[in-house]
Amino acid sequence: MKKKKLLVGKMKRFKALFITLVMVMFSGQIALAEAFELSGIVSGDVEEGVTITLSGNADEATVTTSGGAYSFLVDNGIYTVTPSLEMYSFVPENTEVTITGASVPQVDFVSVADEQDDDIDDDGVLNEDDECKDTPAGVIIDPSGCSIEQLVPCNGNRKNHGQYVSAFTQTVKSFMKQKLIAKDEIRALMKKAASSDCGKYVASEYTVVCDPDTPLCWQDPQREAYNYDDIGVRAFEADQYCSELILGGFEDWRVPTIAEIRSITAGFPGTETGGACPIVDGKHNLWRGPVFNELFQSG
Ligand SMILES: [Ca+2]
Ligand SMILES: [Ca+2]
Repeated sequence: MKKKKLLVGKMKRFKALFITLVMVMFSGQIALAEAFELSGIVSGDVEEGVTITLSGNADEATVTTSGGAYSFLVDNGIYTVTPSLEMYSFVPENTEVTITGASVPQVDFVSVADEQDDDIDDDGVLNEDDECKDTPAGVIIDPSGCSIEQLVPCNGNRKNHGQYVSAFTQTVKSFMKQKLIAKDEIRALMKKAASSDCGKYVASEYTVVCDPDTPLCWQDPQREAYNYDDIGVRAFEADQYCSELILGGFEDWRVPTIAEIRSITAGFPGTETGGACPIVDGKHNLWRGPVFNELFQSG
C-alpha cells in the first residue's frame, strides 16, 4: 500500500510539471503573436464616419468615432493607412507605418471638404435643374439647360436627313416662342442644319464592292434583308436613301438600272442577263413589287 501511494504522489508531481511546461510553451506562443496598436485621429472639416483602410501586411478597415479617433491591432509589419469619405480630401492622402515591436500612435490626418460646383457646365442652370450638364460655352440654352444641338444631336439616330431637319426646325421654333433666339437668327440656323450631313447615312456597317466589268461600285451588304412577303423598299424611299447615302467616299449613289443590276448577279440563272427573270429596263414598274429593290449603286 505504501509503494502505491508513493507512485501516485510521483505521478501527481509529474502531471503538475507537465502542465507547467505546457503553460510556459503556450505563454511563449502568445508573446510571439502579441499585437500592437496603430492609431490616430482625423481632424478638420469632418472627424466622425471617415473610413480608414489598412493595407500591406494586413487588410482591414474601420470608421472613425465622434472625436475622429481610430485604431487597429496589428502585428509587426509594414502598413499603409488611407482615410476616405466622399466629398472630402485628406492630408496626407495616406501614410506608411512600420510596426517593429511597439505601438505607433498619432497617425493623424486632416480632412478638407471638396469644393462643390453647383453648375458644372457654367451655363447658369444649376446641376439639379440642368438636363444637359455638358453644354459647351457660349451657346443659347433653354430653361432645362440644353442647347438646340443638344436637344437635336447630329448623330441622334434619325431615320434620315429630312427627319433631322424637321426635328431641328421644331426645336428652333420652340426656342423662338420662348424668345430665346431672334427671328433673324433662325434663317442662319436652318441653313446650317439643311446643309449638314446630320441624319444622312454615313454607313459604317456597309462596305463598297466594285464591279470589275463596269465602272460601278455597289453597297454591300444590302441595306435590309430581301423578303418575299414584304413589299420591300419603295421607289421613292430607295431614291431618298441613295440621295443621302455617303459611303466609301462616294456621295453620288443612285438606284441601279436592271441591266446594271444583272451585271453584278452574273452566274445566278434567276437574275443574270437572259436568265429566268423576264424583267427588263423600261418595261415593268420595278418598284411595285419586291424585285431587285435593295441594291444601290454609285457610278
Ligand atoms: Ca448647368
Ligand atoms: Ca447645361
